[in-house]
Amino acid sequence: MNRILYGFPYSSCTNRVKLLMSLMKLEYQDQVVNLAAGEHRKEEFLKLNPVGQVPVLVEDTRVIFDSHAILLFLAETYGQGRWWQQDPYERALVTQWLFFDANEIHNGIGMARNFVTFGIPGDAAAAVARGKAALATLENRLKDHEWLELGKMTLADVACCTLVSVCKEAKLDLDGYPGVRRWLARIEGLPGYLSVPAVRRSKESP
Ligand SMILES: N[C@@H](CCC(=O)N[C@@H](CS)C(=O)NCC(=O)O)C(=O)O
Repeated sequence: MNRILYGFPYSSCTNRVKLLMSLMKLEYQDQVVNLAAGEHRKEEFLKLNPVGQVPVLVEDTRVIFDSHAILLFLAETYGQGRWWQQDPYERALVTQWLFFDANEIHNGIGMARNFVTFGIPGDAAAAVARGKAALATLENRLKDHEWLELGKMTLADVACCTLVSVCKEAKLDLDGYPGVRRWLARIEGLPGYLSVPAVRRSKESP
């Protein structure tokens, strides 16, 4: 089977999927879509993802866009017994954090990083404030939990850790969030952990 991940090196959404594939030891071909050159808006790429965003996972004739949809697909298809919860309630507990990542973390830390590090125009102060609110929510959970749900690392942690790990690039630091810091260090110490490459140049699209 031919598995290709279309993504961009600095994209948090791409790196979220790469992290899970690394932890699951899934092999794939890395196909860079140069966001800085606008390749994601070209006709050819829009056939894979009409939204015009990375990542996109292609497995032979199967095409999936959105990092969270891809995480769920990989966990259910290849992660039975480890990454996929059979019980609907347990699965919902995990999935709620994927939505938290897609909404609160993405619109907070993710957008702040876009404005601060990539020079995309927008209200950086408002995004930083949303980022702080998302970190406070995580801290509230992680101050007395090792993992977000189910007492072990799940897709919830995979989804939420990526942008938290680069929050410095969003002018946010983890000083006031000791539970989040311990959680991140726990994840970063795992065999197979993959960090998001540090952005070298500003004005480069995420
Ligand atoms: N909800 C989507 C968001 C994808 C997304 O925002 N991708 C960014 C890179 S992290 C992108 O392609 N940005 C280019 C653009 O929107 O023009 C996901 O989780 O995959």
